[in-house]
Amino acid sequence: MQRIAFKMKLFAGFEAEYKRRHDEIWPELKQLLKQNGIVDYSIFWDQTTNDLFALMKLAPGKKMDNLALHPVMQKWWSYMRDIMETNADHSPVTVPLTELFHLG
Ligand code: RM4
Repeated sequence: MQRIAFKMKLFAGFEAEYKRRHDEIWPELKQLLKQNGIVDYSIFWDQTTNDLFALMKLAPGKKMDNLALHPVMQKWWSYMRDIMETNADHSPVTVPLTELFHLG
């Protein structure tokens, strides 16, 4: 299983709203993420920096290459852009993280 970790940035004061939106994640987005091989996905909030730390497990051999182009993903990113840092195409500003340790 591939483990992918990255950071995103939440605007200050929006953690409850961020959680609410994810508690009510659209069924079609959930399905899309699973279809793209994501078998486990957590997002943690760092209250000292407003960083969002995402950790996902991707099924062997899967790539998320086409996910960003999917209309449901793009609609979600547009929906989220009022509460987090985004790029010009509305995707979240993402910092990839490098795994230095894993206890399996
Ligand atoms: C986040 C962000 C990520 C997405 C998750 C489900 O707020 O939009 O890109 O993968 O939601």
